[in-house]
Amino acid sequence: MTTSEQLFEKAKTLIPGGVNSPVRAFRAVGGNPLFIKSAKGPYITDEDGNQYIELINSWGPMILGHAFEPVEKAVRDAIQYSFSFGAPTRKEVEMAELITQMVPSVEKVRMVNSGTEATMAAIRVARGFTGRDKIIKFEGCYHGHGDSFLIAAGSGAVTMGTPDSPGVTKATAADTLTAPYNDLAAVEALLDANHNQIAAIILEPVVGNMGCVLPEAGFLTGLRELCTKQGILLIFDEVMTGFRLAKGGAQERFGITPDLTTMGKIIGGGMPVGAYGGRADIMNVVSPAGPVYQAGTLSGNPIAMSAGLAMLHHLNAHPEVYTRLEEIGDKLVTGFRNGLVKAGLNYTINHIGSMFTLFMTERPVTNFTEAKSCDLPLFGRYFHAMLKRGVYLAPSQFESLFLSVALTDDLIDQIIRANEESLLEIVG
Ligand code: HOZ
Repeated sequence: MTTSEQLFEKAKTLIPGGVNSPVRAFRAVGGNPLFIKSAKGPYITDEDGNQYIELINSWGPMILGHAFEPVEKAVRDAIQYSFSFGAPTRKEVEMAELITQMVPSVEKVRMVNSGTEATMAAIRVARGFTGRDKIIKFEGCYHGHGDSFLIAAGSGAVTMGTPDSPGVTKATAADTLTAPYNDLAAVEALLDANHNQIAAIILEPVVGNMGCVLPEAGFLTGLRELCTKQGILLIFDEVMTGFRLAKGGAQERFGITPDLTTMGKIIGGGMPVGAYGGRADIMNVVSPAGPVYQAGTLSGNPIAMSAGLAMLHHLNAHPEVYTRLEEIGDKLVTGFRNGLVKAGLNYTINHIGSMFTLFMTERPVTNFTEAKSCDLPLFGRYFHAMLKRGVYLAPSQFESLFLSVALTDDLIDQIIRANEESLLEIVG
């Protein structure tokens, strides 16, 4: 038995399913999860000493590679002043200032501890601000594990076969309306049927949680227009796209201004952090400025703020990071497409910047129904073929891959070769 296998056996007796987040369990791809000991730059190393090139990057934030030195140093420097105060700090002010500079739609911002907290708070704020109860989310989008979002949810929820989770009350579910992604007509129909009842429309402006799915031309603009016309708040969940698809996230890349934005781990340099922010008049309803309650002892934690500040300052001062991410994404995806041709396969790759997914289907993937039509057993075989060749992918078809600037041209070539060989292995 490997050390990972031993740890997993023990973990299953102590932790539900042996993992602290379902998608890690490898259930969708078969086999046992690897227990990770360390990571540096583009590599991750497991408890058995196996090293892999990895394309998850902690689900997004490790955009500069693992344990990036300035972030590591910022954490070491901060630790000497203690770990948590539960009181305001200078760093929170610096963080708020930097976020509002980099993401101009965010005029005021509140720090929390995870993307889940950020999305839960954002819809409470939208309800408090508009005085309306219902929200619209899109099938296959995942906004963390808050009750209101576990309706037709993507990511681990669909990976585990529970896009509608038991434990969510009928009353809560009734306030979440869903539409297919990229379907403006379906949204208009929901708005007609629920006139003056919708507080917010929330979405991933580029989806990462049903695999990578891009907004079609006119979709985001159409949502913006509908929201403006009907006094509905448009919430962009940029937990994965923020500071990644551009310095100002997907909203900068697509030129759309949401009313509220949710952000995640990247603003903690990979540590447990989230935030929500947006128009000042909306954010002023948040307690103690206004009546909508939201709080947290660890919010704005000084160590996490220090890590996040180091990360964001670097991204802000080095636009070449974004140029390089585009180059890496283009080179890798071109190589993957060539690999498909060599293997005689016509499968779909969705790609934007440093996010992409190879879908095991010949059909285009523009929504949840199409994502779910993929050959999932084949994906499982592909995942293990890649792992055998030293490349660690997200262990589910319903996730995007995330690239970092730590990938050198040689490593990209190595990944492209692994993809070619893996595809030939699974079809051969
Ligand atoms: N798609 C998830 C991150 N938004 C995967 C991570 C997890 O659920 O543990």
